[in-house]
This record gives sequence, C-alpha cells and structure tokens, in this order.
Amino acid sequence: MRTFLRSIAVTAAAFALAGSPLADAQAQTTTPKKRVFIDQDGAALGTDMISTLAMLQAPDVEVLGITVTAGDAWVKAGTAHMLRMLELTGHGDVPVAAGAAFPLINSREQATAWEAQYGEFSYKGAWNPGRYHEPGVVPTPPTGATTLTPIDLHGALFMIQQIRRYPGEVTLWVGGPFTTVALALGLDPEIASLAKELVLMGAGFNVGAGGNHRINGRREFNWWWDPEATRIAMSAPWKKIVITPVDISVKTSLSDDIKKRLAASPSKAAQFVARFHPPGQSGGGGFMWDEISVLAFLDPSVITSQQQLYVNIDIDHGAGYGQTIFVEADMPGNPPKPRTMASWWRVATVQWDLDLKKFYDQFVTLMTR
Ligand SMILES: [Ca+2]
Repeated sequence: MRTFLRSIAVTAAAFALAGSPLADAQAQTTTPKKRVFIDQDGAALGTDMISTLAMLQAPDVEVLGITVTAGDAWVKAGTAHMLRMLELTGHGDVPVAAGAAFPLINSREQATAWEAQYGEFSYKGAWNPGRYHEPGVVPTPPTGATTLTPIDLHGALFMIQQIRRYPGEVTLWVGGPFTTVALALGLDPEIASLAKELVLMGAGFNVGAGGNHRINGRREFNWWWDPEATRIAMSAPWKKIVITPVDISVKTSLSDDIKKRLAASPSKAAQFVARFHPPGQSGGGGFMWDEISVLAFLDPSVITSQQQLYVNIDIDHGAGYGQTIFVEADMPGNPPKPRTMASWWRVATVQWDLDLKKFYDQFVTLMTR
C-alpha cells in the first residue's frame, strides 16, 4: 500500500509542475507513455508471468497496476506468484491487487458434470487434478515465497480506480479469465467507455489445436473458465477490442533457442526466464499465448493478418457452453454492408498471423534490456 501511495504522490507532484516552463520543456522532449492496467491469471511459471514481465519491461509503457484473477491458478496462489516474479525482476514497486476468486457461475463441480456428458478436458487450470489444491492454500511455488504483499483493495475496485484516474487513456490488458472485469463492470459500467481499449488473450476460432479439448480450439481456457463473465465483458461498450486468439498462439514457441538467447543476458527479466524455464521444459505446450498479445500491443506491425469480427461466447449450459461464437462484421456484397446485430455483440479485431522473426527478436530485446 505504501508503494501505491508513493506513486500517487509522485503523480501529484507531476501535476503541480504542469504549466511551468520546466514541464513545458519536458512535454516537448518526451513522448507520453502508454498507460496500461494488467489483469492476469497467475501460474507460477510460463506465459502468465513472462507476458506480464514483457509488458513491464517496455520502455514506453507505464503499468498502473496489476490485478490477479483465478484461472491457471487460484487467486491467492496466483497473487503470490505474481508478487514473487515482480520481486525477482526488479518490478516490486508495481502495485498488485487480488481479484476474483471464483468464476461467476462455472465451477469445478459443474465442469466435472459437463465432462461426464461431453468429454474430458485436457486443461482446466486450477481445477487440473494433477496439481489441485484448495483455493485458500498457497503452496510454496517453484520460484520461492515472496516477501511482498498485495494492496489492501479488491482487484475490481483497483481496476475501476485506475481507469477513472486517466479517462480515455488506459488500455485494459487482460491475459486471464474475465471474472474481475465482469465484477468491475457490474460495479461501474462506465469503465468500458472510459478506458482507451480492451486488449486480450482469449477465444479460439478455426484452430485445430490449443483448446481445452485440444482439437476444438473454440473452447479456449480463459473464456471457458468463466463464460458468463466473458459474456458480460465482451458485451460492454469498449471503444476498441483487440483479441489474440488460440489460433495465433499455436504458431509460437518459447524454444530452447530463445531460452539460450535470454540466458546469455545479465538482465533480471532474462534471468527469471532462464532460471525457471530451462531448455527442454515446455509448459502450456510451449506456446507464447499471452506474450503475443503484449508484443502486438507494443508494436502492431508484429501482426501480419487480422480481421474485424463480431465475437462473443456461448453461455447455454449444453454441449457448446464456453465456446467462442463469431460472425463476420460485414454482409457480403460490393461494397460490403455492415451486418445488423443485437446490441450485445461488439466488433473486435482478431489477430490471425504474425511476423515470427520480428516477434521473437522484439521479445528478446525487451527481456534483455
Ligand atoms: Ca494468462
């Protein structure tokens, strides 16, 4: 909390300078940083931590704060993992708040009943039998126990506070399930229009791999964990939505070559990856799920193919529960006409393909600085 208050005090001092000759000179010589609020789930290793770290390493980004939502790990464990990563990488001054603990409606019991009817899932995050523990337990992670603590504010309230602090300027970047976003929207619906944009990793379209059923990529983990929260978040009036789906995740790999390039750097970020992700180990299929979303946000030219689509999620509690649903934004024709859709559908930019060399090179540059 002390760190958080200090950051507010620094901002207040900056406001006090506004209008002075010094401030005017600074404004002419510095480009304003992109303001980002991060909402992420918190597996101790892999894409959750590495993508968050990549965003923190970006020189032109100011991370206003991080909230951790249950998904890959329960929220208490995930928050501890996040704080430990920040502690080890020199980003311990970034405020972290614990967010939503459970999906709005979905549950481990409900998912088990669904599996009995329609087939077992290959990945269930914190519900995975092989690593299951009670939600209130925080096992010592492979990265070690943290000495840092989260701020004394719920993640949903922290998200609202930070989006309202800079109206129209904050990119809400979501790398996990939407539960905390849905809670925040329930408390303060105006944050959707007050944010600059929503940028997220989630959803699956035509991919033949990477989904919870592996061959069915439309059942992507982040969205499947909490379909109702996804419906709420994806129906809100954001000015812009950018989606990094499973379809593009599966084109990437945190390869041994990348790990070796990072291991050769003394930077704390590179050493965090090198130390806890040794060559030969590949969690999450080795795909760089959330990292693509961060790198494409930092430099959109990483993306070589994208499309405007209406995107949402199936919340019928049948065989399609948690699957991505989507419709082309335009009706066919010359010229194409915008399609008429119900009000809960929003158009999103969906990324299909990327410049792999540029992506990997920029990733290594970020992590080794
Ligand atoms: Ca994630």
